[in-house]
Amino acid sequence: IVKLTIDDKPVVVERGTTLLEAAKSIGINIPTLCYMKLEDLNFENKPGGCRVCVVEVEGRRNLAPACKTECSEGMVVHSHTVRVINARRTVMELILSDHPAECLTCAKSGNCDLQSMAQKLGIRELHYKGEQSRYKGDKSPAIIREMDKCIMCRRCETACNDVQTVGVLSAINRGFESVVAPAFEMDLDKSSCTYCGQCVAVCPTAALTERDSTWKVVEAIVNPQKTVIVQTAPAVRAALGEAFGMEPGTLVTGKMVAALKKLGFDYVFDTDFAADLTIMEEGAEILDRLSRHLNGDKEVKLPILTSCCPGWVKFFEHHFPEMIDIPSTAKSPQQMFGAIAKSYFAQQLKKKREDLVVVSVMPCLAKKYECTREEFQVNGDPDVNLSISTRELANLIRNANLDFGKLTDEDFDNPLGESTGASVIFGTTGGVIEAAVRSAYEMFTEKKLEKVDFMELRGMDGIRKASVDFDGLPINIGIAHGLGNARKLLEDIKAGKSEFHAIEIMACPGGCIGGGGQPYHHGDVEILKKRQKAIYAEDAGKPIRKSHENPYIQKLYKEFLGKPLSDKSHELLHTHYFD
Ligand code: HC1
Ligand code: SF4
Repeated sequence: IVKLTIDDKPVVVERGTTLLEAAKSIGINIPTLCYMKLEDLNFENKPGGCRVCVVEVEGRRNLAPACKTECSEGMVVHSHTVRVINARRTVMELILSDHPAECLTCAKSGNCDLQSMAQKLGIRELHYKGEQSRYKGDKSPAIIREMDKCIMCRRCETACNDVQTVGVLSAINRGFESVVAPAFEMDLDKSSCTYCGQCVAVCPTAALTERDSTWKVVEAIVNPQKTVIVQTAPAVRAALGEAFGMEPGTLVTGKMVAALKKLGFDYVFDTDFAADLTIMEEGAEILDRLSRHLNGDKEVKLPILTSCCPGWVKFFEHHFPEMIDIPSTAKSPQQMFGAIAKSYFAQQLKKKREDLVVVSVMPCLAKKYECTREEFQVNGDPDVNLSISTRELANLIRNANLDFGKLTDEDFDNPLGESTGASVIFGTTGGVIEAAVRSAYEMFTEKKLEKVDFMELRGMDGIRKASVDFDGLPINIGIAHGLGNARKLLEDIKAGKSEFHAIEIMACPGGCIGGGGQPYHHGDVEILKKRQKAIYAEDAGKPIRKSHENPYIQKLYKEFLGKPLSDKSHELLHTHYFD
């Protein structure tokens, strides 16, 4: 234990605590820029590089960065002296001296940590004019890098290396030439990037942003030749309100539907419908592998891994190519939706698939990449034409001058808009496997499941384990979110040490609620927890909470697909992976 004073307030902290944390514990907020910590998610970035958090420590000649300096006994610290404020302003002016002054047109304007820090410190004039960076960056299907806007905070590096263990981004070169980039400055699409977007989620400026497709969506809507269909992912409804100043965790399902109808989409459907469909196919696959295993089939591969997250799919294709026959072959709900919309629903409309444009609204950037994959196209026509993020939808709503908070709730259209509570929880870590368990239990035991809430599968711990009782048969379930956690479970499988029957993996910390396309959390992990709560609240309020009880899913099988794992289902709803 050490005792010190900060701004004349006494504070007692554990040895090893930084001045920043000590100050926070007594309500003193020291400004930070490069620093970011996501409590419980293994993300802590404190390179001490930007120096915005400097404070004065009595008896020391130099100012100390609060994020890096540990408290020691008897320290007397001042966080707000004229010397400190002047130093912070000078530091900011130096950072801004080589930063492109493009705030009026910048994708990050209004959400940029650099911009808000400049405002906070009252920077009105730049006394230094620096050389501009030679780096421009590149465009991948999902992410745009504008490296002249990089301030070398290294948050992206921490996300990519420590949390995701993908290791694509690192600082290369030295001095003014240094930049965060893939090895040999190659473009992101040539690297093993998963497009999880976690680097984008933590970037303080517009050095990393999503590839924006909003205008392409508008072009499709105004084209009279096209019928434009939109599907919305489970996690979008739990976060979109934040973009309009609502409390995190406010559910805006009805307002989102109303906004999409006002924007001019011909049909507003729900990815959740396709999540129910995923459970039918993936649940049948789990039961098929499980019963073959119980019958002594040595060929059958267990555990089965969920396959709905495209960042995770790209991760195992790159990093565990010898294991590509373990994941479920079920396509993601986004892609199942596209395949059904352009076959079953196109038939109902008596239209050719090329006349339809399917747009998805996703919390995710990897979904932009997923819909460009060749196996999800028919004669060059993609099943899902365009994928936009929650943030892009918020921009579309703003562009159309809609007063989002005042919209009256509306309902999704049918037949592809009906969904159950099981599908909603896809949006949070643990939800996909809970949804699968709800249906697989009833199919396996032929008994009615009385209690559908599996609390043992919920939470925010990076790796979770639970055993679910299938009428006397214990089914071992594993859950990992964040690719670093997924890697640990995969290493165990590779070493033959895995005790699981089924594992859910989501690339983003928190699952889709923490996706790279969601409104920025600016380092506040409580926001993710509130979104998670909202997702479970929507599930609890649904009249039907098991995927196989969705009447429109039952109708789809009766009229079109036959049964789960039928030839038609295989053709439209299953996929294969590449090493
Ligand atoms: Fe997800 Fe999924 S849950 S991957 O997290 O399986 O993005 O929300 O749409 O496809 O349903 C994302 C969310 C989403 C798919 C579903
Ligand atoms: Fe790394 Fe994910 Fe960013 Fe790709 S998208 S560089 S994998 S953090």
